[in-house]
Amino acid sequence: MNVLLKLGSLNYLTKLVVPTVATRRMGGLISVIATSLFHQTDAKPYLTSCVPIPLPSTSHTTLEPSAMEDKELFIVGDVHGCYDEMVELLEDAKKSTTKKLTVVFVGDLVNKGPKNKEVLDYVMSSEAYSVRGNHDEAVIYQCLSHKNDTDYEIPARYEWIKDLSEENINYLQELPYTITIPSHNVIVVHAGLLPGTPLEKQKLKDLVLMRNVINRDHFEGGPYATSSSGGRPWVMHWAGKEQIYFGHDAIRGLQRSEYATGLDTGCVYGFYLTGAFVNQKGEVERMLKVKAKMAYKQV
Ligand SMILES: [Mn+2]
Repeated sequence: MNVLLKLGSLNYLTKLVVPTVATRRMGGLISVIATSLFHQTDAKPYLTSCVPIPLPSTSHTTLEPSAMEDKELFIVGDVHGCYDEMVELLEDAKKSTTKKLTVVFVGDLVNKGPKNKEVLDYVMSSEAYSVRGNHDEAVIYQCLSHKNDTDYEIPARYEWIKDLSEENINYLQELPYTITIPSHNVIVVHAGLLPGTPLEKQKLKDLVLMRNVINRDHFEGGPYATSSSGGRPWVMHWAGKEQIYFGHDAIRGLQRSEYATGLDTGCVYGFYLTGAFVNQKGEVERMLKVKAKMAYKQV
């Protein structure tokens, strides 16, 4: 475990497997390589043994402009198994426009909340997109630990994963870390992006976990590094040119800076599920929110 974590912290595996623009053209070949390697997320408490989390076949995907023609882009915050609120929000969104919606979720579709499988089944049967969140990864980890070792004790709060189908688990595994939407100047990511670093050089674990950054000495590869204690919200340093939509930060709630919008408004904690209609400049046109039916989890 220690060896794997050290490799992870050096970003060794990440550098090997993240497709660059050039290598992405190789398509199938890169997919094979990517799925045969693994991303050891982090030393978070939920990752207590040594089952590596498989990478999706493509870590960074793009919604081509042709797929977005005549569509309205609606980006939704962290659902965390809040199925009823998600359905209500999507119904409200559909009613409020005459165009067909393209729905993109910012990840953490599941875990903590009441109806995780229902959320997955709904999203899988719709034409919606989602990126991968840290809780989606935690669920993949628990499923694989359970599958690989019949003696593995699933923590009580993950008992619900026993109801997931093979298709549900595969769907989670295939969620990309980022979705780029060039027609709208938008990148969707679960947690954030390190300012000044190209997408293909971002650390995968930052994409699902980061909240803050610190200035770092340029001899150490600065100017920015993620920080688990101290530092400032990464959005304060993100200077475009893309508009970033993200979640993962229910404590800060709705965040809006010139080039970034945080949509995790803590539905699972009893607050709101929020969605944003986004125009072709990447700006928020208007927001919709649905009040949580109850607090499913204490903050
Ligand atoms: Mn999260």
